Amino acid sequence: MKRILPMVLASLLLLSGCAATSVETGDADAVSAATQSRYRANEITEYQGARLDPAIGPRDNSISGVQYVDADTFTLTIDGLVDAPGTLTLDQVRALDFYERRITLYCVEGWEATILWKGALLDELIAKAGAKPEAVTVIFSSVDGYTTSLPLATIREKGLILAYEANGLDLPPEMGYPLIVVAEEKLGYKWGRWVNRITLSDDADYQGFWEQRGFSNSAEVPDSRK
Ligand SMILES: Nc1nc2c(c(=O)[nH]1)N[C@H]1C(S)=C(S)[C@@H](COP(=O)(O)O)O[C@H]1N2
Ligand SMILES: [Mo]
Repeated sequence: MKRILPMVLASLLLLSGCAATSVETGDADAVSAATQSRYRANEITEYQGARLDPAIGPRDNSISGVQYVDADTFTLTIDGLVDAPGTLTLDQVRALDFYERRITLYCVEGWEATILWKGALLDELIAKAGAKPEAVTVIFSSVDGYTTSLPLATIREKGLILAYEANGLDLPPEMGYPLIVVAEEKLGYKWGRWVNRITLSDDADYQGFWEQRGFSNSAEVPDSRK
């Protein structure tokens, strides 16, 4: 799998002495300067005394590259096993009660980013459409054809949000403008970006894009990374 290879190479480098030496000789400063340059103008870098990473990550691994969504024509569809399927505009999503939380995204490739997210409660969006009793899975589809899913129970128990802001600004296109699933405590591939469709399903074993390619459907973040 092409996403595993960089991880293996990185581990080999770390195990070999030469990588350790180059980190000690000042590359750490170069890394933090590179990180610093990714903060956008007016992006907040601290929340309640804790550091925030830039909302734009170090590289793009999206299945079809960064998507540039036009907010004026964008709609979010909620369909599947609901009483009242329909669409919402971005303004309608923004008009719902909002929640703000500092949460870390952990990608399987080994990097992570702790960002302040602001968005609407997914359960509230789903409740507006009215989930049918047989619905157990929530499928997220995106403008690039990406798919992923989460159990409805997880969305409710964790109070997961669908975010439209990161670090006090609209999401950048790189992080899913206009909407990203903040799949707290789940690996990065559960964090659907550029989400434009939420579908309720009775298929408990539904598998999204990376899940079909062998990544675990539960997507738990290993304790060793937290
Ligand atoms: N629509 C869409 N959402 C997506 C992806 C994608 O390719 N397309 N990649 C996922 C993965 S694997 C991660 S780690 C996060 C962050 O992706 P990035 O590594 O490209 O920044 O977005 C997730 N959401
Ligand atoms: Mo990822």
